[in-house]
Amino acid sequence: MIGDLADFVALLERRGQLRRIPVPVSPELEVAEITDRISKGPAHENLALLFERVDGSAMPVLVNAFGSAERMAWALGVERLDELGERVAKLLDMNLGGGFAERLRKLGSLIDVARAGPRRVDQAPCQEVVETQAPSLAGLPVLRCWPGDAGRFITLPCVFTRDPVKGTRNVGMYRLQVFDERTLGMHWQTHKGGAEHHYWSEVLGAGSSRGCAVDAARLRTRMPVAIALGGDPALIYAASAPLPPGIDEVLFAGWLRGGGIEMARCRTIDLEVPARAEIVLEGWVDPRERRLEGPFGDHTGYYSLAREYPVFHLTAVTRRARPIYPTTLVGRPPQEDYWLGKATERLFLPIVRMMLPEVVDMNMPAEGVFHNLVIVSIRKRYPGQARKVMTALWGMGLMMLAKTIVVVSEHVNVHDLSEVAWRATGNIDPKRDLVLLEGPMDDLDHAALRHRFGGKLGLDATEKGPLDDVTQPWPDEIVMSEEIRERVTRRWKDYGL
Ligand SMILES: Cc1cc2nc3c(=O)[nH]c(=O)nc-3n(C[C@H](O)[C@H](O)[C@H](O)COP(=O)(O)O)c2cc1C
Ligand SMILES: [Mn+2]
Repeated sequence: MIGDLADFVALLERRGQLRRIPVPVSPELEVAEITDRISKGPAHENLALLFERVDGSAMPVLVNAFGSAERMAWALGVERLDELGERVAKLLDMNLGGGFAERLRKLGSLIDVARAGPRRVDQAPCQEVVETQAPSLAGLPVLRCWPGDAGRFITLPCVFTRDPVKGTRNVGMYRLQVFDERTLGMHWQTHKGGAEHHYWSEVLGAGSSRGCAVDAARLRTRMPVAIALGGDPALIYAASAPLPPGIDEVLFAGWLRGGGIEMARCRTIDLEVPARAEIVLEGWVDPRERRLEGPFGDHTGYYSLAREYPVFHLTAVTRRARPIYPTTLVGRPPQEDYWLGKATERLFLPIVRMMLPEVVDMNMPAEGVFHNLVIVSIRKRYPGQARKVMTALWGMGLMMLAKTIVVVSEHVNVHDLSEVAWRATGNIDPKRDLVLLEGPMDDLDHAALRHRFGGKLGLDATEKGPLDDVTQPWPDEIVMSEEIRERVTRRWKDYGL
């Protein structure tokens, strides 16, 4: 069973999916260019890469480990990503009575906490070396990814925070810009779990509880934050997953793995981190502090602009004696992050279907960079149903950030972009079938009306019929008769083609 990065590297190597690069390479752009070519090249060359000699650091650098459907599945202990959805579907089948909110709440409790719950350990591999006196980020082989980047960025971190009011944990994947040896830019975007905790720390720090019953002892100004690099690949994935607030990523990762994640107490702050991480950065964020972060060549394929973000101050580096530094490259798709997103799409489909039973399938294609395009197929029974599905999705967790939602009929293969383009242009009358509204937008949307707020487009590309009050008859789709198809298949060789 995989429990940490070394296990995963060994598995990838056994299955011929890892390439070691023994020659010296520069963390300044060179690793990025190699990785970009590998991610966009032919499938058989798309391998995980382990750079063994990166200038300026003793640590090997692992990249693209999750960068294919297979490797992503293996990271989560399955052979196909669809098995994940099947597991979730089975979980949901278990007697989920009750209304909307109640079902969602039950979902958390259905996860078998006894088996999947985190386990506290005292001896942690991630604390073989502990640097609390003058801790420094200087030893890390942090990459500079693109020429216009403001500096070097840690790109595959698991950021641990605690809700200052409720005490619940969040783990999110938020990039970190290296400002200097002890300071990082903390790029948790507005809509994310870390930012929510930060918001409440800020509110409490300002001395107001905004109507919320708060234990006075919790009114601290500094917010403890721990950053884990490496650990169980299921937890690395979980940090990227848009779990509903209050559902613990560590528990979720334990459920994915089929065994609890081992956690150890930090040395300088009151948080726990995965014991089998490679490297842990302990520190704090002052909720009042902001600093210009970026630009950074982002997963949209554009640079995200420099903006004010919180700042992380380092109090300790703890690590293994010989750690691997895990990282990823984002940029114009497709890249490794597409596969992390695919896992989420497959895992969350049954949850979407629980809320919206008419939904058949869903695709968030690489070109849509998650938040720009969601294609969903539905079984339509009543007028306005496509619109209902769009608006429901726009109200569901981070789906609120989806810019375009295309709804097609149940028989359409949402994963075939050629088919979707054909239907989505042919089956619509723009006057009747477009929905335009406004709402929250991803921090990274560079085209939005204004930062974090903008227009949304829904396309009802289902076939229209009496349900939709169309005045001209809707034609049949062209399909050859079964009899002729069989005959031609049978005689194919005779034609000499
Ligand atoms: C490689 C990678 C980098 C990411 N970088 C960021 C980031 O810098 N800021 C951010 O808010 N979200 C980023 N995300 C997306 C979040 O990890 C994702 O929205 C996740 O749901 C956050 O966890 P949360 O829902 O607990 O906040 C990134 C995702 C991946 C896969
Ligand atoms: Mn979360």
